[in-house]
This record gives sequence, C-alpha cells and structure tokens, in this order.
Amino acid sequence: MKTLVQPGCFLVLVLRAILSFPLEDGRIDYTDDGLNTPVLSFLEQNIGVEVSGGVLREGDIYVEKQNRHAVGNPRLTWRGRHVPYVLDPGFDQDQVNIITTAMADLHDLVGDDCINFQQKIDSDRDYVTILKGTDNGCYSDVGRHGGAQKLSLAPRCLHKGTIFHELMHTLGFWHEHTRPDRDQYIQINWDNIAYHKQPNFFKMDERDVVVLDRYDFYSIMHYSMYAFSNNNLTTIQLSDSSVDTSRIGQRVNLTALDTIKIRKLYNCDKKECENPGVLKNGGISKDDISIGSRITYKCNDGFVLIGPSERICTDNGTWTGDTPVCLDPTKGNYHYCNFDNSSVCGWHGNWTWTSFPTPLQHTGPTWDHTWDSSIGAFVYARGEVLQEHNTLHIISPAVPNRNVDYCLTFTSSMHGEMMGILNVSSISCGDTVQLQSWQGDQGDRWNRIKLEVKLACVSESFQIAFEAGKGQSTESDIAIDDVLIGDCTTIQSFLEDQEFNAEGTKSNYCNFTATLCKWIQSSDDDFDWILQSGPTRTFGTGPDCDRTNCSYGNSSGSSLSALHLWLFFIRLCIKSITL
Ligand SMILES: [Ca+2]
Ligand SMILES: [Ca+2]
Ligand SMILES: [Zn+2]
Repeated sequence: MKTLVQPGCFLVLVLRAILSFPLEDGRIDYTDDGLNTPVLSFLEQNIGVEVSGGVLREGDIYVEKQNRHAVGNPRLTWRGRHVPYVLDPGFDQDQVNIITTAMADLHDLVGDDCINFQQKIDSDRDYVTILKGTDNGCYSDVGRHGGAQKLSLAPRCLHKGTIFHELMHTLGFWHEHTRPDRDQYIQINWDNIAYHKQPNFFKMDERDVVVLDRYDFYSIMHYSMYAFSNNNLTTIQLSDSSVDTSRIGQRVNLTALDTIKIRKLYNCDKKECENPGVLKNGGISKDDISIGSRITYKCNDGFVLIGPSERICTDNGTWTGDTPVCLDPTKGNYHYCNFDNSSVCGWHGNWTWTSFPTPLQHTGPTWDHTWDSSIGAFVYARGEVLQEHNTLHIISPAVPNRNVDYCLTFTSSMHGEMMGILNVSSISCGDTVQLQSWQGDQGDRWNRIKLEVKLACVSESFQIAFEAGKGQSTESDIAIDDVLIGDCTTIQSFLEDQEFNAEGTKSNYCNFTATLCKWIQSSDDDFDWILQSGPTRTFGTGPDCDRTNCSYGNSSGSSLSALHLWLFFIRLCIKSITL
C-alpha cells in the first residue's frame, strides 16, 4: 500500500511548496510594550514559513486548507460566539495569565453579550489549539476551519496587543490594509517591497470578504507604513494627510471600530433564534433559544430520525443544519445516506468524502448540509480532479424494487462560476436512465431536489448514480448530501413532514387540517421534551438506520478491503478521502 500512499502525500507537499515563500526578517513595527519602542515586527516576520501542516500566507495567517473565505462570511465564524481553546501545556503560569487576561479583556472590550473564549469541553468539536510556538511563529487561521486549528504564540508575541491581533484573525478578520476597497485610502509602494513579500499586500477578492464598516487606519489589524520595506521607505502610503501616522500599525489595543466590526460580524445585538418548530412523531428538548444554545431531537419509538439529532442557535438567529424528520420505516422501503461517516453507507465511486470546507476558492460548500458543521460530512466531485478525468461518479448501493413508484430527494451544491454538469441516473438490468441534469452555477447554497425514479426494466433492485462532468475550470466542485431514495409515498411524506416541522409553530400553518392545529397547540412547551402523540410502532422490516450508517444491501465494490486501506492512508495525508 505504501506506493499508493506516496502520490497523495506528494501532491499535497507540491501544493504547499507552490504557496510558500521564503522567510526573511520583518520590519520595524510598534508593539504594545508600553514604551513605544520600535522592535522587530512580530507580525511581519513569518511570511511563507512552512510550518507543520500548513503555510503562512500574510505574515501571520495560517492557511491550512487554502480556503480564504473570511471576514464577514458567517459560515466561518464561531458558532454561538463561543471560541473553545486548549492551551499548550508548555506555557508557564505567567504566560497563561497573559493569554487568558488578553482573552478576558477582548471579551470586555467587545461587550459582555458577544465573544466568549472558554476552555474546550468534550462536546466542542471545533476549537483552537494555542501553541507555544516552538517554531518561533506567531500566526493564526482566519475564522473557524473545523476540528482543531492552530494559533501559535511564541514567547516573543506574548503581548496583549499582539494577542488581540491574532485572536481577531481567529475570529475571522483579515488585515485591514487588504480590504477590497483599500485603494481609496492607501497606496501600496510595490517598488519598496521585495517581490516574494508582495503577497502580504495583495488586495482581497470582494467575493471572499464583507466590508463591515469604515476603513480604519488605526485598526489593530493594519500593518505599519514600513511593513516589509526592503529599503527603509514606506510600503503603505496614505491618501489622507490628516491621519496620525504614529498610530498606524499599532499593536496596543482594539480601536472602537475594531470592536464594532467584531460585534457586526457576530451579530452581537441579536439575542435569540426563532422558535425551532416541532418534531412530528418525536420531540425537541430545548432549554432556551438564545444564541449558542443547543436543541436535541428524538423520535418516538419505532420512528427513525432523518437529519441531525442536535442543532445550535447561530449568531445570525438561525438554527444549524437540516430540519429533522421522524420517518415511519414500516410504510415502505427506503435508503438514506447523510454521508457523515466515511463508510458512506455503501456508496462507491470516485468522488471525495470530506467534513471540511472544500479547499478551492469560490466553489463548493463550506460545511455539510445535515449538520452545517464539521460534525457532519458530504461527498463531492472535486473540480481539480474533474479537469483531469472529465467525469466522476458515485453510485448508491442496490435498493430492492418492490414494484411501486420510486422517488428520490437529495441536496446538492453546485457553486462556481466555471461549474460543470451534474447528471442523476437510475441503473437497472445494467441499463441507465437519465432522470435529470443540471449545468452551471446553482448558487452558493445547498438546494433540495426531488425526482421520480424511472427504471429501464422491472428488476429486483436498482441503483442511483450521480455523475459530475467537468466545468470550464477547476472552480467546479459538485457536492451532494442527505440522499433519500424510496417509494414515492415515503419521499412525499418526508418532504411534507420536513416542511411541517420547520413551519409547525407558525400560526398561518394552521389552515392545513383541524387535527394538525390541535397537535400544534399541545406542543408549546419550552422546557421539556415535546412528545407528540402518534401510533407507537416497533422496528419492523425497515432498515437498521442511524446517522452514521444506513443502507440496503452491500456495496458492489469488488476490491473493498483494498479500497478501505487506500482511504485510510489518504486520510492520514489530507483529511479528506477519495472514494
Ligand atoms: Ca452530511
Ligand atoms: Ca471551496
Ligand atoms: Zn496578522
């Protein structure tokens, strides 16, 4: 297997090499040492240092997955304004105090109702590992990237202002002077910057960031006027002569605008989510609906939960993930896969499985559809791979055919200006029938689709195939998640129940039937399990199905064990695997 492993790892290393820049000393900058003494910049030294597992892009920004969505992209903010962290045990007590005091001060400056830094607990899936920085590095990811991510604070950066700066990166902020509109305020003197340091000054693409407020010359995220100069002349020139040049590049404190921008990015004036709705044939446990709170879903005995068992109230007042449904498994046969587990319910093919944002910019979903989180996962045809292979496919396990009408519902993401084609087909008796096809960008979101399954012949079983066709460039990641295949009655009731659960508490839903209205009234209990009445069913002939694995039949893949070994090794290399 080793020979198989090498190409995958090699590819990743090559990518890193292309994105890396040689290390050179930084420039004079001001720190927060209180003396206003010019010292070597802690922030601008690290451009392009290759650190374990990633690349530093702009000085101190750690880019592990080359996904540059950030400021103002709510999908990379921290859920519930809660940033869990783990401190490197190598920090001594004084150092721990400096870091935790900086976190507490940032919390206070931004407002009591906004950002919280708290030590990671078991249920925190995404968190920051604060490293002592043995590579002498001071850097951070920009925004939340899923799972453990690094924030490195070498001893030389253990100053409040510098920690604020790095924490703002962690919260989702890029450097102020790289804003898409910066040319109105500053001019970059490219002649004074060594070529390999110029990426520090590249302007952000407006597709990647949202400008949250006025340009702030004094922001703790702004570089000094001499940052990365190779001749002691200014690299950043100001358009406005009234600006106090001594304050530019300060690493002393957050400005008023810095705190305003944090509050805007995290919607800190918003206090709670809408009522999450109901769960027909089940119940929702919810203590409250404030930002950051969690609700859990549980079906009555005999019903199967399709969707996430937990949702979190995000800072923009919406609940994470899909609306769950309790499906009655005795009414028909079905196959469901949420792709959250790498076994992908017996689906096979050459798409890629991942629980993280797809690496390429401007294409692919940020998080999975089920959970809207790295707790879940999805499969996608990777734009770069598509360019080489023209088409990539993924095929379901065999679904038994009981001679009823079959339907299919799934969610897909086809975001990218150079988007290719998605074909959905059925396979029976060795023949395929195309059910539907989409081409081109379908928006930066997951879309739910419903289709009727037409079959080439009456066979004992059938399969569903998703085939991706290449786009005009690599910006063509095509993803699917939450596929439910079954008899059309089951699919229709799933879609109706999902709509009902999402809308269940809204009064205008009550013109449906009298029975449903009565049911809604009995569900309005904010504190305990909301158990809905309904026929209690025991598990019958339906499939044994939970959130991690659920399938009919076996995968028809012939070299399954070899495939699994391959998946295991690839995962060691790149945190995402090819099926
Ligand atoms: Ca999923
Ligand atoms: Ca992407
Ligand atoms: Zn920085």
